[in-house]
Amino acid sequence: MTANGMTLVIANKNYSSWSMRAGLAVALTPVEVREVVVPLDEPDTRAAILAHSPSGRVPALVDGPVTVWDSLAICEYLAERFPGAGLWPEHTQARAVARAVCAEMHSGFEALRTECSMDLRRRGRSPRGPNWRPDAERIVTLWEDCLARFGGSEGFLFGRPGIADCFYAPVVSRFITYDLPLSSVAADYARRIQDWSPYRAWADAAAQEPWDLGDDH
Ligand SMILES: N[C@@H](CCC(=O)N[C@@H](CS)C(=O)NCC(=O)O)C(=O)O
Repeated sequence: MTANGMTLVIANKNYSSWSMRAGLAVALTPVEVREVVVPLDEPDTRAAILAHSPSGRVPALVDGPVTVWDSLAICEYLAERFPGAGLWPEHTQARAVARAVCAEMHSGFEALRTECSMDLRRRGRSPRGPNWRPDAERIVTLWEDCLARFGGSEGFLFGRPGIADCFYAPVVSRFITYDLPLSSVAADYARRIQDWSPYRAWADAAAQEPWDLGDDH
């Protein structure tokens, strides 16, 4: 399928976990989007984002006359636009759980997100505080539960790759960057995500980016 007028506005691939979620979801569809990258923490960042996204935040997906902002709304939109792409699980109950784990990510894990901000290409960083641990433990339990109930032989959270994996892929990167504890099942899942070609492509692009926000980000 051609670009179809779709543009995905994102921030730095190395630092913007919400952008990554939308970017991975796009990679699960047949559409090729034009990417616009607005680097964070520049004097004109806010104005540059507002030129595309009314919330002043990215990601935003522009499809002709409609702009969809917010990672979760973008994923829902893509799932509706590309029903054959299997972005959500087919089975109603699996789909409900997939939506619940995405909502949990979207609205929660504040301590982990604050203390272990995404820095995809870095290794050996230290968390900014001690409060990430219950979040990390909950995430490991959540992965184990989804994989046991729905993972099947493909071993993504709900079998084939979908929105739930897109939502937790940036968290995988945090476990790696900050060397957070993983169970063996969760470590297998983290490896599967790191080997997943859309994740690899995103991480490779992040490694090429010129911006370095240091430990402040
Ligand atoms: N709930 C939003 C969060 C989006 C968000 O916070 N994006 C950050 C980048 S990761 C942003 O746009 N920051 C703008 C800024 O720092 O100026 C979503 O899911 O898309």
